[in-house]
Amino acid sequence: MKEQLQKIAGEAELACKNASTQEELENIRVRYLGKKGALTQVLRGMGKLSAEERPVIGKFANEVKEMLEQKIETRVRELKSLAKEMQIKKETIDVTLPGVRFIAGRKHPLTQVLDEIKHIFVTMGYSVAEGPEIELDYYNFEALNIPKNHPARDMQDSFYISDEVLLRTHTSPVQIRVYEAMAPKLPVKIIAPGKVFRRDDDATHSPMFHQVEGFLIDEHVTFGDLKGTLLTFVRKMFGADREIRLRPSYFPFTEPSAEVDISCIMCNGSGCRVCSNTGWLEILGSGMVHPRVLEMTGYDPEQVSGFAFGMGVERIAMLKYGIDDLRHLFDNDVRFLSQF
Ligand code: 2U9
Repeated sequence: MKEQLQKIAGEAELACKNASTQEELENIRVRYLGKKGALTQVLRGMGKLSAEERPVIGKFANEVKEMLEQKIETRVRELKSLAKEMQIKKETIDVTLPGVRFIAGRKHPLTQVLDEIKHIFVTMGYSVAEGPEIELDYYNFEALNIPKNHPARDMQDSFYISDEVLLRTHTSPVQIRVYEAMAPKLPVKIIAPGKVFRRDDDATHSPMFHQVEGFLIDEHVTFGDLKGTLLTFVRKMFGADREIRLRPSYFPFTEPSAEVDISCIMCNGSGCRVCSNTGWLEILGSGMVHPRVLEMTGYDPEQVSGFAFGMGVERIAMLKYGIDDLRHLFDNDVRFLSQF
């Protein structure tokens, strides 16, 4: 019986040593010390021993039992402290390791330029107005002195949804809507930024682009007010030493009309590749609001006058940042966008 007990002790000790979880150790306890365990079974056979053998084997069996209980307990403690160590290791922050770099996003260059334009005009007392991108032919053309079959419609070929509904080709209809809603209150001083749509697609034209148009209607508004406003805008946008030049032009909704150039931002007016050696860069269109447009929205052109201007945001961004192809602005390539 002593050999049997020694064998059990050896086996159980080895099993304890190899156990790697508390669950395994619990199984060992049940297997050897439980009610039906190997050691218990041996002890049950003690009745068959002689009176001299019984205390000797009994003592030995108790020693084996205590030894096993101790071994199991020790291994449980070892495993617990090992688990704790692993947990600490997992949770410890090694402050010497390089940090995880988060790449911060930023505003798209067009949004940056649009925000800057808005800011400049808001500081000059303009309000920002928005309106629908799907527009009635009346607001997009008719109310702006561009009746059906007017040749100016060719310059703004659009996407029609029906005969009377189209994607707006400029943001002027927003101004007509605000102006109608406000009449006869004066002054009306707003800018209308937003997306516009034309059937154009090349390195300098996109079927969708952004415009900012503005207008001011009041009593005694002059062409001089227009020029002063645009010069202030240009200098805030492109630098205090910029000059402007106004060239006569034609728009059905303004009379007289003028294209506005700025002295070249590359060569300062002396002539270079960017300005095709002219010293000037065209940036926007403008003029005095046509009396017929004023009339159509309920103002008396004898009593009030106004100026208007319009610019393409993409063109301003391309000039400001020296971008040579408009399509870069819509490709969403982070290598390009992260430069701004
Ligand atoms: C109302 C009356 C008149 C807005 C104006 C321009 C001149 C102009 C172009 C610049 C580049 C459009 O993006 S572009 O192609 N715009 O030249 N826009 S005056 O005139 C208005 C607006 C509203 C009621």
